[in-house]
Amino acid sequence: MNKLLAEEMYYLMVLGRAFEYAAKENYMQGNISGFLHLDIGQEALSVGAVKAFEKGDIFSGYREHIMAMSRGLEPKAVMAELFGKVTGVSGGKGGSMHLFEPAHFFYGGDAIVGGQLPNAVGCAYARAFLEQDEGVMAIFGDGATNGGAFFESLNIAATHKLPLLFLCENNEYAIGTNIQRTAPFREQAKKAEPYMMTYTVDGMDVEAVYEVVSEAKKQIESGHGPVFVEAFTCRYEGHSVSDANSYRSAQEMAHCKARDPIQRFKKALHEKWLCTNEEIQNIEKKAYEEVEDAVKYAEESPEPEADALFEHVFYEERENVVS
Ligand SMILES: Cc1ncc(C[n+]2csc(CCOP(=O)(O)OP(=O)(O)O)c2C)c(N)n1
Repeated sequence: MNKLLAEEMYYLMVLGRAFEYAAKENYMQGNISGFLHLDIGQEALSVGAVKAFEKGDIFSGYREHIMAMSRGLEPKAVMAELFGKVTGVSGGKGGSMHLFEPAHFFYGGDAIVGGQLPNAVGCAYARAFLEQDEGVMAIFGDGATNGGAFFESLNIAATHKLPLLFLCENNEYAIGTNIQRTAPFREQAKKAEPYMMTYTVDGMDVEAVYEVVSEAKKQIESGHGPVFVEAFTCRYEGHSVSDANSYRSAQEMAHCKARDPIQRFKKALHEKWLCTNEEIQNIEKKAYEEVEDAVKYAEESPEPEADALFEHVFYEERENVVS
């Protein structure tokens, strides 16, 4: 890491949080409909992992707005997608859970819990078969590790030594159910141990996430097969905006927020990367302005035409799709 990258990651984390709050506000105002899952509290994980996995393919679940923007998707196009507008990443037809952009090798957003895992395995198989240098990262929640697709994916990836990084965001909840009620242990990396090398990391520490994902990326791309990284994190909001989050105590939430990833990294920017107050404030200002512009752009963009319903239904040739 260097100061420039540290500042970029701080920018993305502040941008991400402001973006999520703006999305929530616009959902409440009726400008966004459908499902909306916010990533507030988990910014260090989303930003640190995606920045570390600079090249290669990323497959994620439905809590993916910040990952998409960290991958280089324009905040305007992401917000417009949430608004269901034609200028959105997926032409306004996918919404929050379907930010899919092959040009950025971002195959994110999957409404099926764990559904991204077999897709990522197939992509890693293609990468290996074609002897390409870059690997694949699949990001999923702790809840996904209880499903059959997860175990099948571990098995195939390990058997064929695929260049696949499994990144588990363990926020300890699947909707309102704590992981201790659905799995025999809190650490989901234990499930992957018989198959591959595993790491655990503090998912509230962006630098730690960046380092461990960078190391895991090197490993999967040097022919050793898949690696599993588990990052412990904390979701501040309810599962989706329609969940009041009433199953968690004030004490539990206070404990989470005491580890706030943005405040923590801001301290590191001062103390370790020697950023001045002015530098930090400029970064924050730029992020807030970007979010304001994104909302304005989404509001002013047109709805898709009715005929668009018939587009993108069948396979169309894409530059980086292997046929
Ligand atoms: C196969 C499948 N089963 C159940 C659901 C309903 N569901 C949606 S989100 C969710 C919780 C998943 O939790 P986790 O994987 O930990 O991800 P998080 O929401 O914490 O990011 C469930 C059970 C679904 N969408 N797909």
